[in-house]
Amino acid sequence: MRVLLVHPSPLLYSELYLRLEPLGLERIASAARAAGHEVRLLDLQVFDQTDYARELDAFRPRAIGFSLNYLANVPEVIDLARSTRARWPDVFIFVGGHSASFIAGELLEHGAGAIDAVVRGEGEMITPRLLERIGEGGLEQLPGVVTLDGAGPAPTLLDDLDRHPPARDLGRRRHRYFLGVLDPCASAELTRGCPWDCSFCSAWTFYGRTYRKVSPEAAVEDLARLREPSVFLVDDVAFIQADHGFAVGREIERRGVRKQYYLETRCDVLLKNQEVFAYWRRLGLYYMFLGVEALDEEGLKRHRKRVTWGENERALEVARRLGLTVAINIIADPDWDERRFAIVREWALSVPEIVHLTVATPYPGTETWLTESRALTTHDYRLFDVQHAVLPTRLPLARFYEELVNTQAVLNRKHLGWGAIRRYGVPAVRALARGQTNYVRMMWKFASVYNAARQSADHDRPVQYALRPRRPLAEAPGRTQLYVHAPAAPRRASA
Ligand code: B12
Ligand code: SF4
Repeated sequence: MRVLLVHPSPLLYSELYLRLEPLGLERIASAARAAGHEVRLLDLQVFDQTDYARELDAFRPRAIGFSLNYLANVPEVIDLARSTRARWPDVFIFVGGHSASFIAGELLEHGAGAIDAVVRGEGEMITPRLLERIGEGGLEQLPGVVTLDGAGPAPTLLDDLDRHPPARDLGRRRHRYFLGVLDPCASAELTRGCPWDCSFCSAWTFYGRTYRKVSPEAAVEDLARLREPSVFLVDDVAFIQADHGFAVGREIERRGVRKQYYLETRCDVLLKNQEVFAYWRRLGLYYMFLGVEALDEEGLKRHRKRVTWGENERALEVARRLGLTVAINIIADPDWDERRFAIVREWALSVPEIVHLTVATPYPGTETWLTESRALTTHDYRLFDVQHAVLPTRLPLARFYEELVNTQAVLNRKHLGWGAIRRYGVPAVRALARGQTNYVRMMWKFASVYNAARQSADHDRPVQYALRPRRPLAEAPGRTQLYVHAPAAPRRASA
């Protein structure tokens, strides 16, 4: 069967700092191809809707699968599904990904018949089974599959992450994928899942707090095949198990793979497993993202980060000692006033790290979605991109955005524009020499992407599709109530 997999357009956030390959779709493509299907992939981050229409005319797919990891992409995907259904009534349309998994029912409603199925959870195991059953009925009995006729049992976890390595040959315009100065940059996975349970995050609810590893051999085989000199390791929390990090590293050395790496981890993991990070520094670890989130104990507790501010500070010192370029994120609460923004600016300017601000946003699938007692001020999916305030702001909204954008601009001066030339001039020239212009273009793009007036005006756009209103709970829900993937039941000890 001819299958087209589509990734939606880039979001505000990614217009500036990065653009990454659709790894999830590449893995699903690999699974579908292994089952004998002819698959194409179209990434609307680097193509446009005219290309999409052309692709449909030329390829005539029997099935189209949209990836929907982010709420802000919901209207685009629904509109694409509807216009596709209008022109090609017989094509089978399905949607999957993180956000899709948490709002399956409402997606089907918005689709009004244009979406045949929403797939909850990981796509590798179920997609071939779904494709096989198209036209036979009873799709809603398949694990993780939701249709207007009902919902199947809980989705099945991929039994072995070594299976279905990403079908990267399907990606076109790969030179457009980059991450800051790592230009071009591919993505790869060493582990999947997270055993922690931060209240604002849905990584743990999606995977049911499971944690799986790719074998060192398979992971490095994948890295060795990459043509790009840099790699974003997309693991939720890198090197939770130092042994695995060392084993992958030794395999990298044995195979003589030379790349530059970016990864994301927690401060306590960095503190506990310093040696493995130091080892990877020697292998090419260049950039690291540390989820700091708050500058005080109270904030850390509220997010249930399970780390102290002291640990965060020590972790930053370790990262500096290792000579890593570190980016950190701070969650800005809509309740912040000018003083609070000023404190954050002052702190951020006093440290050498790249500091990003995201706006606290209850996201379906997180615990905060159910426990945040403040009412949402908007249900417009497009504003749920962690760069807009969807909760009431203490400052007038326009003033809040001025503070937010001004703070981001001050912090970015350290790392973008002329300020960056001194620090990143050499890698930028190297990228240009390879014919790569993504990073250099980004350095002067800030003002056109982040703009307080534009962000305020976004709230006045007519809303065609609205998020289903939530019903906050009086107390925190039971953990398993939030899971998409149910972890395997503990084995009974044998007598
Ligand atoms: C890279 C990345 C990004 C990139 C986007 C890259 C891209 N091209 O899409 C950037 C940096 C822009 C980004 C931004 C954000 N992200 Co992000 N991101 C990731 C990250 C680290 C890796 C994604 C990835 O490649 N995973 C590996 C592949 C194999 O998995 P996958 O994409 O999930 O695909 C699997 C399933 O989802 C499913 N699937 C996916 N698509 C489809 C389609 C079909 C048809 C089917 C059947 C199945 C299916 O099957 C795939 C294979 O199993 C994940 C964390 C993670 N480890 O997954 C977070 C993650 C997805 N992001 C998340 C969040 C919250 C965000 C932000 C809102 C805030 C933030 N944390 O920065 C912003 C959103 C920006 C916005 N404006 O709205 C959350 C989940 C969001 C949610 N919907 O619940 C995650 C899980 C991380 C986290 N712990 O917070 N992100
Ligand atoms: S924020 Fe990080 S550590 Fe916390 S649950 Fe999400 S992935 Fe895990």
